[in-house]
Amino acid sequence: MTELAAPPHFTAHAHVSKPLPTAVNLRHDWTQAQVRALHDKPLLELVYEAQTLHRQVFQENHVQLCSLLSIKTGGCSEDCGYCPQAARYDTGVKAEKLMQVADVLKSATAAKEAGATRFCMGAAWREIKDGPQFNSVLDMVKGVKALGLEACCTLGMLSDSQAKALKEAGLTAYNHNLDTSAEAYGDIISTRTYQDRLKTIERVRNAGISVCSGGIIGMGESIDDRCNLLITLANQPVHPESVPINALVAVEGTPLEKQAPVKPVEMVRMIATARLMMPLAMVRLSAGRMQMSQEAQLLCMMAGANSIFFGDKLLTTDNPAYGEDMALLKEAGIAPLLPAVER
Ligand code: SAM
Ligand code: DTB
Ligand code: SF4
Repeated sequence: MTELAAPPHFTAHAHVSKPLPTAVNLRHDWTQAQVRALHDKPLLELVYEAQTLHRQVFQENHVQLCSLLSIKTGGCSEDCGYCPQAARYDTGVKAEKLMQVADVLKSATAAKEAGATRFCMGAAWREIKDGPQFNSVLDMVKGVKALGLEACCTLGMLSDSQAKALKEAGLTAYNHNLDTSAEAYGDIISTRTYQDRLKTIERVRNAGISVCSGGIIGMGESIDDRCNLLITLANQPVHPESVPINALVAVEGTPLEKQAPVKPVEMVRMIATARLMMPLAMVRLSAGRMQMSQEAQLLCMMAGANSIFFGDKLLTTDNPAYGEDMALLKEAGIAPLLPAVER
C-alpha cells in the first residue's frame, strides 16, 4: 500500500515541520530486495537521497536534544545478550530500586534547563507490574509533561490497561525496540519472543501513544537482518513516529562483549535507509556515539538522523560529554529541533 497524502496519524508526528509534500511516499510494502538495494547504494548517493527527503519533511540543520534516565537500574530477569542490566550477566551493574518521583523530576528539570525537549525514562523490567511502582511511573509521566517536555518511557512489555493508563497520564511515546530481525532475534534473546515485542507495540499504538521502536546493529547480524528489521518496522500499518538506531555498546560480562565495533559507515547506511523508508519518523542516533568520531556523527545527521541523547550517561553506559556535544552542534550550525506543537 502506498499513501500519497497525509496519513490519519499525521498529527502524531509532532516534529514534522513542513506541510507534507504530496511527493512523499509512505510505503508499507517494502521487499527485502528493494531495501537491500537502497542500503547498498554508493554511500554518497544514499546520503544525498536521504538528506534530500529529510529536508522535504523536517527543518534542515536541526536536531532534537533528548535526555535519558534509568529510573530502575539492573537486576533484570531477561537474557538480552547485549544488555548490561540483565541480572544473569556479571557486568558490575548493581540492581537498584525504582527512583523516587521527586528525584526523577529533579533530573527532568535539569535536562530541560540543559536544552532537552524529550525526557525518556528507562526501567530494567521484563514487563510492567500493576501496583505502587507503576503508579509512581504514572506520577513521573505527569510531572515530566507538566514541565513541558515530551515524556517517553521504556518499561518492557505492557498490557492494554497499562497502555491506557500511561496515555491518560499524558505519555507522549513508548519505546520498545524490535532490536533486530525476526530471524536473528532468537540468537540474542530467549526469554521473550519477537511476537511479544510486536504485541506490545500494537498495544502502544492502539492506546494512541506514539510508537518509538528501532534496533541495534553490530550484534553479529547480517546486512539482510538489518534490512529485515527496517522492513518489519516500516511495513506495519503505521510507521513508528520514532526510530532509534543503536550501535551495540559491547559491555564486558555480556555474551556480546567480544563483538567488534560497528564501522561508522554502517550506522550511516542504516540511518539513511531508515530515513528513506520512514520519511516522517524521527530517526534517533542513539547508543554508540562514544565509538564514533564527531565527523561520523555529523555524517549520520547528514543521512537523516535528527535526534541525539545528550548527557554523560545513557542508561548505564557512557555517552559523550555534554560540553563536547554542544560544541559540536554549535560548530556545525545545528540548532535544537523543537516539537512542532511547542514552536
Ligand atoms: N527493559 C526494557 C526493554 O528491554 O524493553 C527497557 C530498557 S532496555 C535497556 C531499552 C533498549 O536499550 C533495548 O531494547 C536495547 O535496544 C537498548 N540497549 C540495551 N543495551 C544496549 C547496548 N549494550 N547497546 C546498544 N543498545 C542497547
Ligand atoms: C534506545 O533505543 N536506546 C536507548 C533508549 N532507547 C532507551 C538506550 C540505550 C542503552 C545503552 C546501554 C546502556 O547505557 O545501558
Ligand atoms: Fe532487561 Fe530490557 Fe536489558 Fe532486556 S534490554 S535485559 S529486558 S533491561
